[in-house]
Amino acid sequence: MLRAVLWDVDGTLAETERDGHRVAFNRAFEAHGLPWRWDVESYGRLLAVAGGFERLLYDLEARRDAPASHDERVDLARRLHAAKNGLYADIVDSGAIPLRNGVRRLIDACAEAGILQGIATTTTRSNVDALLGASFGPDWQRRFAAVVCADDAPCKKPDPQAYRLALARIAAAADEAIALEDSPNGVHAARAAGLPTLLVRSDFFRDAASCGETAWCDDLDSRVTWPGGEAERVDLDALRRIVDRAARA
Ligand code: XBP
Ligand code: MG
Repeated sequence: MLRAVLWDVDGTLAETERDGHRVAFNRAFEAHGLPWRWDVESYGRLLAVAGGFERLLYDLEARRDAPASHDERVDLARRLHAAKNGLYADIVDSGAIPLRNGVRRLIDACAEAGILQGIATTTTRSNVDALLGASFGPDWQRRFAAVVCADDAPCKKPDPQAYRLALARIAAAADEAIALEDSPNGVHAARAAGLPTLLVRSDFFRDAASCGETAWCDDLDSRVTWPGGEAERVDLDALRRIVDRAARA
């Protein structure tokens, strides 16, 4: 029986990557006098690395014009990442990154029905605060029984740490919850924590191969499909049917 919904953030609540994090990284490079820029295609490839700091460090390791020593590269990545997060908050505060279709509807429906909600993300807490504050106002946290970010769960997806911690904090078992995810790393993390997982495909992962998701859709207002079932859109009834089907499988 469905008791809890766990939300991923980037790509699931909003399309934050292309016009949010990517642009903020590029502005951070510029502010540091660095000539590097990530275009949409190369950023899409880099998204295979979860975590903005880790992504940056991975890219620096391959650059000839990056600092020579590992310690210097780590230090530069830390400074660039902190600057990026500040610039990301500016972008989000300007209203440039709306919630995806159906997100507000489903969050409100869960709240009304007494379904517990949690956040499980590899992004930094300040980024979640910026995004949800811009969409729901300063008291956004009252909608969520647990908010688990990279600051709480440093082992990034596909590691299941964020999901395990979110389940523990809301005191729900994995089989009475569902994760909403947009990326292969996210689906692997949720599945490794034992959660049924609805893949809500996002722009950068639109054509990704199936990766063990329990159900899938293009957005929450579109048709959702699972083995042996489908619904016109993602609502509580559909989530309950997906969780019940997963329990019987
Ligand atoms: C997505 C990520 C994050 C963001 C950037 O997280 O991998 O790293 O791209 O945020 P999720 P940070 O899909 O789990 O929400 O720079 O704060 O890491
Ligand atoms: Mg995501």
